[in-house]
Order: sequence, then structure tokens, then C-alpha cells
Amino acid sequence: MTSSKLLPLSTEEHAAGNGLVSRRWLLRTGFPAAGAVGLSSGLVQAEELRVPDWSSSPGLDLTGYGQPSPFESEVVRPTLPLFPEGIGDGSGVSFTPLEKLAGTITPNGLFFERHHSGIPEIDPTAHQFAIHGLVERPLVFTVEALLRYPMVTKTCFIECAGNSLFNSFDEAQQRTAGEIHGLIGNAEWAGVSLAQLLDEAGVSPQGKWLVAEGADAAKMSRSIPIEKAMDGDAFIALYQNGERIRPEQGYPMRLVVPGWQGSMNVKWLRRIKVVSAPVYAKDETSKYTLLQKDGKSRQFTYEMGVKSVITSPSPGRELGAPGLYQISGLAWSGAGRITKVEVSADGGASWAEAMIPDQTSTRALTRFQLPWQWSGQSATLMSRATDEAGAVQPTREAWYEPYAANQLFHQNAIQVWAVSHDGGIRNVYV
Ligand SMILES: Nc1nc2c(c(=O)[nH]1)N[C@H]1C(S)=C(S)[C@@H](COP(=O)(O)O)O[C@H]1N2
Ligand SMILES: [Mo]
Repeated sequence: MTSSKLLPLSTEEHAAGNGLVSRRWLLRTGFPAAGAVGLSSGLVQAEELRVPDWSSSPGLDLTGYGQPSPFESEVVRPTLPLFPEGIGDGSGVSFTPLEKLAGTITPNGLFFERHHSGIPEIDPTAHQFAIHGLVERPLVFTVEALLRYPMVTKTCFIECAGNSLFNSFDEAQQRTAGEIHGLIGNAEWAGVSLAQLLDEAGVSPQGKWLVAEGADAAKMSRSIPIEKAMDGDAFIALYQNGERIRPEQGYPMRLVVPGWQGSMNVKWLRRIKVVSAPVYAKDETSKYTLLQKDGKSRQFTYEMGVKSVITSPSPGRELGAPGLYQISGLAWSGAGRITKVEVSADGGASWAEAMIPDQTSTRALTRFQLPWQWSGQSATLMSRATDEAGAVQPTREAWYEPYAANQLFHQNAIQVWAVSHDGGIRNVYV
């Protein structure tokens, strides 16, 4: 076996400017033959294969709860307290390190956090959840009681409305993809349909809205139109990626409203009150409104817009020698499925369509990939997602157009990474 040289691909395989390779090339060539273009450059002569120490004696013992390899100890959530010490205790965020992960599921220990008043330590045997207000039969549920209902399972993302806030600064901030766009996580949630519980309580005809409230000291509260529950979409999650929901994510139960802004997914859910009109809670008036240039504010902006980000290459995942790379990233939309992701390597002058291995998931993170023959020259990488509603991810300039200065919620603009000739990558605005 010899390591092969990086053969340049014929230009007919190029789908767009600056080295973007047609996604059809990968399908045609397949990976076994990919050695021809240098993917096998890491192979060694058979006689060079060592017998390492760990192959010569028994390894470690069994463990009760597995942990990642110690060699992965840098794969953690970067944290950001939002207030100086002593003020606003427990209010802060930690980011999902998007650039260090592959696939689409966010491991539970790396799921981003946003707490307004810390993580309450809830004893599940003492926790109560009530449905009351405009109902025939007010009901109180324990965890045990909820576990006797049929379970629904749904893989979906939860994204903070303030995600990507670092791209609302005037100067492009030099942070990783996760530190900019990582206020999002994607999990397989299992729990109980909210429609079923509301049916049991018997919603009266005047009941048009729900107010969901958490059991934390912040008592996060949000008004939710009742249709989001009645159409079967909303549920009370008890499990996250197969295990009981983590304390950070709302143990022992949280509301999940797929595709809608993070704050509506009330954690440590304590009660849902059926009301006739929105209550304008502090958490939906002091925040989560968008001031426009015309002086009017947008309120109740529930749905998260169509968005994507290239996670590899990205800051912290710099390029080595020129040659073939796989551009890979995540796309999502609160409106449903991702139907298309386009990638540009020349700052938007030309675009090529990326491969989306799984186009069926809805309101969930979707992976895209595209081969790229990097010449070793500077390049400007961008990705642009389209969802099933036909919405296309806007440029930063287009996103800001209707809004007054300093608005940051629901920022879903195209992320631009500038690749320099030495392989370094910077966040830039174009
Ligand atoms: N009870 C309660 N629910 C809450 C919050 C909170 O502070 N308290 N934060 C909200 C916000 S702003 C977001 S973005 C999501 C974050 O969910 P996560 O911490 O599981 O990622 O939870 C929401 N639900
Ligand atoms: Mo949030």
C-alpha cells in the first residue's frame, strides 16, 4: 500500500467556483475508489503497524454510567454568565460546541443551557404539575402518573431566540461556530401529548391560550396559542435521548413546542393554565419582541427561521495542506423540513447544492455535506438553507433591513467564514 498524491479533480466535477465539487461526484465515485483523489493518504505500509500497550493487557473495569474518553476532555460547553457576580445569580448560557460534533443529535451532556435563575434541584417524587384555569376538571399530575400515559417520541431542536447574538455586534466576533450559533440542541424527546392531557381536563370554549410556568425561582412563563397543543405538536418531555431528561433541560419534565423559540419550551414545568387571551408575562414583553425601524415592535414571534452554519471547516477546525476536504454543517427550520442547502466558496458569487443524507426530519437539525478541493488560496465559505415553506436564509444585510439598531432575536443570517491561504478561519461580515 502506498499513500497516494492529491490528484486534482477534472474541472467537469466542479459544481461551483473556487473548488466546490459536485455532490454527484461522491455518489458516483463512492468511498472505496476515493483513494484516487487522496483520501487514503493516511495509510501506512502493513509492516509499520505497531502493537500498542493497550493491546497487550486487560483494560479498565466496567462502569455504572459511561463517560467520554479522557482524550475528549476538551469537548465541553463554553459558558457565559450574563451578569457580573452577585447580580442575577443563576442567569447565564452555555453553548453546544457544534464544531466538535458530527451527525445531528446533541449529546445530553453537551446540550446548550439557558437558565434565568439556575437549575432547581427537583425531587421527582415531590414534583407536581397542574392543568387548571378554563377547564372542566383541574388536574394535578405526578411524574409517576404521567409515566402511565402513552408516550410520544419526537426528534426536534430547541433554539434560543437569542442564538447567534454575537453576530449582532458591529464588528465580527472571533468565536467558534458553537460559541456563535450553539444556543441550539437537538434531541429525541419522549413524553406525553399535551393535547391528550388537555382533553382529559376538558378545555372550555373560552379557553384559547395556555400559560406555561416553570418551577424555578425565575418562574419562566409564556403564553402559547392553544392550537399548538391541540394540533398534536406540543408535548411534555420526560426523556431526552433515551434517558430521563437532564436537570439542565428541565428534570423531571419540560414543555416542548417543536420549532418555536427556546423560551416557550418551559423547563421544570409546574403548571399550564388555560386562559382566554395572552397574559403578557414578563418573559414575553421585556424580551423576545423585535423593534422595527418604523417604531413598531413584533411580538409573539414564535417560529424559528430557516438557518444553517458550516461547522467544518470553521474557527478551531482550521485546514491543513491544500487538497480535498468535506464541507459539513447543520441546517434547520422551525417551519418544517430542510429542502435545500447551497454552499459557496467564493463569497456568494456561485453556489453548489450540498448533499442532505436525511431529508425527512422536520423541525430537527439536518446535516449537509459537500466535497471541496481547496487550492490553498483564500476562500469565503457560506451556506444558505431553504425550508419546505420556501423560506430562504437571508444575508446579514437583508436580515437587518426591517429592524431598528441592536435587535438580535431570531437572527438567522448566513454565516460567512473567511479561509486564509494558511488555512486559518475567521468570522467575517460581507
Ligand atoms: N423554567 C424555565 N424554563 C426555561 C428557561 C428558564 O430559565 N426557566 N429558559 C428558557 C430559554 S430562554 C431557553 S432558550 C430554553 C433553553 O433550554 P435548555 O437550557 O434546555 O437548552 O429553555 C427555556 N425554558
Ligand atoms: Mo432563550
